[in-house]
Amino acid sequence: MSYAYFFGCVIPSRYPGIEYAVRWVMGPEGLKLDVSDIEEFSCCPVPGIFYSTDRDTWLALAARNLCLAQKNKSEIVTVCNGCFSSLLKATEYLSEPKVMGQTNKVLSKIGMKYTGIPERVEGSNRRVFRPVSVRHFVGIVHTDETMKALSESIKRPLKNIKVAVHYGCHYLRPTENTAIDDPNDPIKVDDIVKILGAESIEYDDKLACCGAGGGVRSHIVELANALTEDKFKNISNENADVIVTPCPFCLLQFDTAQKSFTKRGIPVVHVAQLMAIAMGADLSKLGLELHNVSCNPLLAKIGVTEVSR
Ligand code: 9S8
Ligand code: 9S8
Ligand code: COM
Repeated sequence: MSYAYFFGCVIPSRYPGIEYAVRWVMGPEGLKLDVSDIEEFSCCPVPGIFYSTDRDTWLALAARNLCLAQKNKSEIVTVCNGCFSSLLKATEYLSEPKVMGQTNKVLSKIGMKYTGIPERVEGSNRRVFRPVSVRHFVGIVHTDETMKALSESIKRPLKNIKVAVHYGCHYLRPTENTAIDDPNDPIKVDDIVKILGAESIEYDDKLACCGAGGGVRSHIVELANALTEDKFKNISNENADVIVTPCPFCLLQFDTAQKSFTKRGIPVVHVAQLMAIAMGADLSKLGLELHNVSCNPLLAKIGVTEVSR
C-alpha cells in the first residue's frame, strides 16, 4: 500500500521535529513503509473551527485534499487527531451522492472532482468507487506486522520510564461511524509505549480532553489551561516522566499551558518522537529543544546525551 504524508499545520509551523520523527520512523531507516509527499495539501481544515462553523467551506477544502490523494491513489497518513477526524468525516459526508454533487460543483471551479478511487470488481467489468482511505499514524503502526518490526528495531529501550499517554478526543471519537481504537478503553498508544520498553501508567480521567480542542484554546485560553491543569495534576500524582500523545495540538496545549500553573513541568512528546528516540534516531534532529518544557530530564533518565536549548 502506498501512503501520502499529511502533516497539517501545527507540526510544520510549531513542532517540525515531529515531522522529522515521522519520516524517520516510517522511512528506510525505520519501518520501511512506502510513503511519499503530496506538496499541494492544505489545512485539513481544522475541525474545531471550520466543521463547527461553516460546513460547506469545511467540506470543499477537505474534499480538495481528498482529490489530491485520489489522483495519487494513496492512503492518507495523518499525524494529528484533528486532521484525522476532519478528513475521515469528509469521506463519510461525501458518500452521500447529493452532498458529493454539491461539493463537486464547487471543486469544478478548480478543475477537480471527488469520486473516490475506482476499483474493478473481480470477475466482472463493473467498477466500484471506494472512499479515499484516511488513516492515523497510530493505526498504521499498530498492525501485527509493523509492531513486530518495531519490536525488532529498538536500539535504546526506554527502561524505567513512566509514560502518561494522552489520547485526545478526535482519536477516541473521530466520527460516529468509524473508530481506530476502543473509544472507552483505548490500547494502541499504550501498546506502542510498552514495545519501546517503557511503562504506561494509569491515571484518573485519562480519556478527558486536553482542554484545547474545539476552538476553546483560541477563544478562552484560561479555560483551556484550567482543564489542562486538572489533567496535569492527575498525571503528576503518578510521577510520570513524560506525557505522550498522538496529537500535535494536544502536545502544543500541554507544552505551553504548563507554565501557567507549575514550575515542575513534565516533558511532552508526540508518540512518533518517542518511537524515534527508542529506535535510535539522531536526537539533535527531533526538535526536542523547541519544546517549552525541557525534555532533558527525560533524555537523562533514558541515559542519552541531552539536547541543547
Ligand atoms: S491542519 Fe490546519 S490547523 Fe491542523 S494540525 Fe491537525 S488540524 Fe488539520
Ligand atoms: S486537541 Fe488534539 S484531539 Fe483534542 S479535542 Fe479534546 S483533546 Fe487535545
Ligand atoms: C483538535 C482540533 S486536534 S480542534 O481544535 O478540535 O479542531
